[in-house]
Amino acid sequence: MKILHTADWHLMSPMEHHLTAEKAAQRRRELLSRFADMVRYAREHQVSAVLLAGDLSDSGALSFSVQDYLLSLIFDAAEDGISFYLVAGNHDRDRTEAVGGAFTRGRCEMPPNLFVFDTQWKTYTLAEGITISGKALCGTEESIEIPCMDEDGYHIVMLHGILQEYDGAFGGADDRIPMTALQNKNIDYLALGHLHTFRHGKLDKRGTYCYPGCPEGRGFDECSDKGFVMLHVDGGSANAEFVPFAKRRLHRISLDITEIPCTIHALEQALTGKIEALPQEDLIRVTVCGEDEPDAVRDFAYMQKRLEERFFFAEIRDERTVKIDIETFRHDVSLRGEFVRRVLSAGLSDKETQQVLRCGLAALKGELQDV
Ligand SMILES: [Mn+2]
Repeated sequence: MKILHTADWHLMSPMEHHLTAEKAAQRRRELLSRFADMVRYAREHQVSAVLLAGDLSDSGALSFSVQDYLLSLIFDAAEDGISFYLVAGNHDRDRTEAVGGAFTRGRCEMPPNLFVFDTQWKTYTLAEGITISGKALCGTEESIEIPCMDEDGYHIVMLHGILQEYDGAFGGADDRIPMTALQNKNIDYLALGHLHTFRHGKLDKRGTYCYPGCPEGRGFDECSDKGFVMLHVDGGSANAEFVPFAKRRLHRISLDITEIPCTIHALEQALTGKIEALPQEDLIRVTVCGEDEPDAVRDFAYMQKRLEERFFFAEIRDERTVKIDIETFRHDVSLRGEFVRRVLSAGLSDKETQQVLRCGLAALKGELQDV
């Protein structure tokens, strides 16, 4: 039996952190479209159950048309015998009432193959000997009595929060889940949501826990492979496999400028080696580091333009430091020397000092930088 485990879709999230309003809107549409693709994947791969482990929405506010669309996709998948299990996450509204997770009660008809966990612990039987249990955390509970499962069979538990390896209380603003409360309860697979990076580890002697991660990276802190987890259950044994499924990936690239000659061509060549294998639909951030000559003129604006023409999104971050020998300038009777001495004694932050020195020295050299 195949069970698809996914979480943290954050549908309708603003996505405007780096992107223009237009591209952010495109990303929101792509995310929704990817959800539909995932349901199609589940139907084509004879999946029996889809576990939606929280934060389906970003703010709890899914538009009614989106809710209606998601519920229709779920409803239609009943044709292929797929059931959906949903537990609300901290981003989903109404989680204290919990019913519906991201779905607002009353406005849309709930499909019969959608099972939603509320704040009361509940167990569903998926097939002979295979159970799915869970509950929506409200952030206020301190202890939860997790019942012990039967020794026989295969038992899945769904929760949304951050698993703590040490003993402690449930809940709080960060939705803590103490691991000890779940150990030795005959749980085979703890299907979690909340962390945006795939993580699969040991729960106790019998079971494992798993975070599938978010399905698409949203910012440059979410660069690893994104997708969902496919759990293959065969009798009492199972294995969980990560399936990369993201439409676009984000890449952080570091470029050390120290040895790169100060020409546009040399910069372009150095960058080409780092980006040529990356797909055009991806998002990249190049961080330029290393030491540069104080009067080096680097046309990053031009280079960013070149990258923007190639990728869905590109940005260059200038984090160079200026190679400056203060002794050289201490007795330098020139406009340059006077400028450097004044900047160094102006009480600016390191970053400001670097920027002012770079622009000023380039200007004194007769090169104006477009910054
Ligand atoms: Mn969360």
